[in-house]
Amino acid sequence: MKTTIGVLYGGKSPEHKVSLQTAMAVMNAIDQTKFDVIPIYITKEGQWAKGEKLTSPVQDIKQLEMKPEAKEILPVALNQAPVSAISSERQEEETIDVIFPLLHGPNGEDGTVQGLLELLNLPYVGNGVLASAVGMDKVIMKNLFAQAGLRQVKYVAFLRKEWTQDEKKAYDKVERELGYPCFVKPANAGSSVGITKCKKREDLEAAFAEAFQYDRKIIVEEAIIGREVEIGVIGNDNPICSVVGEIVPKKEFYDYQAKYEDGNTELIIPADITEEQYQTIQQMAIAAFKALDLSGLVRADFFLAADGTVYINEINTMPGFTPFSMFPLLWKHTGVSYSELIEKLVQLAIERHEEKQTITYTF
Ligand code: G1L
Repeated sequence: MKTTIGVLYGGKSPEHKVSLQTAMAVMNAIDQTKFDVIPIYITKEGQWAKGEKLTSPVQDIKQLEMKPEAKEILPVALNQAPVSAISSERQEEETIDVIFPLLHGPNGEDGTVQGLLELLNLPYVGNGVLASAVGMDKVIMKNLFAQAGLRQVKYVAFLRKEWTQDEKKAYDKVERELGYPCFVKPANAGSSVGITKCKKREDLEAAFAEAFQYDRKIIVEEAIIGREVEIGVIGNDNPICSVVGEIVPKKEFYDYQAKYEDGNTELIIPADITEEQYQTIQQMAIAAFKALDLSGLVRADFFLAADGTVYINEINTMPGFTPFSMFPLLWKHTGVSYSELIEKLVQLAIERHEEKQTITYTF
């Protein structure tokens, strides 16, 4: 019997369209001889809609914007039938075996969707509740890297309250512990906005005000001159690494956001690094995978300083996932095609779920 994959996408997020584009690519890459595919759409208003089983390739993301029916507004009916509320009457013949969640932002990436899928006892691709939540908070993430002994750049964190109560004290701390240049960022890793590079004290004032618009917690990081390299990891208890890739900005950017917009960077795969650096990056990525209790996949991002030292920067539990994004490209160069990668991730989801079923919850 074929395995049925529910591809979950859309959502209340500025990345709504990215999610649809990714979902289209993923659905079209799934091997239809082995899997059935059911699209599940969350509208920008947060309503759920389930589509018909795919019978032909999706030509346009417009096809993925199904109209929700009134009875499908509630995502969950708390009974035995999985996703009963997102299915119509024909749920007997359309049981979903595994969910592929392609959602970004506060309700997709911070563990909330994963929590819903746990309650439904449905296998799902990617990281669990804890790892997704940890990966969403740069401060917690870096505290765990530190605890695991991973080399990283210096950082300090502030709550809005601490800053409003004594601005000078906050800036003094940044200057004492980090100096310039430094980056000020909202702690929420889902946010690509509110990031400023600071070169002097006056910059800090504007940067703090900006970052605190997007979060009640911010992080200030030492900015080092170096190259940016990334690695992909897949697996559960025995994770494996892809080759390493480098991100090269095509020109000097003043705006941190613009730098990472599509087309403004060049991806070099494999990155031109030494064997020793490659080994270090691999080991650190695996150590991070274990320290943060990751599962399924992660993209781990590093800095390579001018003297060759490797620093871990951050991990991304939901990396860009079109066929042209870094993570799938790293795997392609490692010998795993986009379709094979998707199939592998589905397999890992099912394995993790099966292992969970063996755990005793009553005594
Ligand atoms: F399910 C996976 F594999 F864990 C997964 C989930 C989400 C991989 C990649 C993503 N990425 C995204 O959803 C996005 C970055 C395209 C935002 Cl919509």
